Amino acid sequence: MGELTATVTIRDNDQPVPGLVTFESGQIPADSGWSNSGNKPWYAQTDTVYEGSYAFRSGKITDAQESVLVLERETGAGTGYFYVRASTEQDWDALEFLLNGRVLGKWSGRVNWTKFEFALEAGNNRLEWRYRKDSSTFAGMDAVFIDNVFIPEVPVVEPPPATKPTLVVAGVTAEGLQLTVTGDAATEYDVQFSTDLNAWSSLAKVTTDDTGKAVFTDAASAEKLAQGTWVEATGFYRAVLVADDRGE
Ligand SMILES: [Ca+2]
Ligand SMILES: [Ca+2]
Repeated sequence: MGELTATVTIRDNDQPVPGLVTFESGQIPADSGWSNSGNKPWYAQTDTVYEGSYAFRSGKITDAQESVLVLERETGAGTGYFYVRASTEQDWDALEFLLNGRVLGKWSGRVNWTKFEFALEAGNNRLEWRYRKDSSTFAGMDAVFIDNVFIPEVPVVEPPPATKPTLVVAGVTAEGLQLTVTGDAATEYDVQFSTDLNAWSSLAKVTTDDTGKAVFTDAASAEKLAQGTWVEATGFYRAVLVADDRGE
């Protein structure tokens, strides 16, 4: 008996590629930048699709009319694409694809599913799929279709997470306990003291250097250290990020 192997690819339509519009919801998502103009709106249908169950089809217009699907929104930079199919009167009835008012592609007559790619610059972009008919005659399905529209998304820039400050006793000097605060570079921290880990009092504000370090000497501890009572008067230190309230 030979061995049987199989490769199974599972495609989760609920989690599509970011920036990819598959039309599988069967409608234009609200507040997504998609809209319709012209005489009849484009719509989702299941008869002619590139992938999945739905593709978008131009509106059922008649002679000398147009059906225009618009996507206007902020995008990232990169290569966008979509799949297009046409079944129209050759040359006289055609789909034009426009980016910011400039025609980048035109399809007419019988065109099977074709991938069309285009370059996008970051910023606000207006994409239009315009099916326009001349004054007479139709052919084929008298329609154009698009599916799997990919538009590069605006990259999400996340601020670097704030480093949790750490505080260690670096040494004991005649001036008192020497503490080292380690956190983000050039950041202000509040060094606090407590005897019960409940009530905290501020000792000093320190600002870390370019390497994220700051040294603080607790002068108040010197006396206790000198008296040898430190063990009885056990205390706790902590460093707290000073809230940045400049952005109010
Ligand atoms: Ca689809
Ligand atoms: Ca025509």
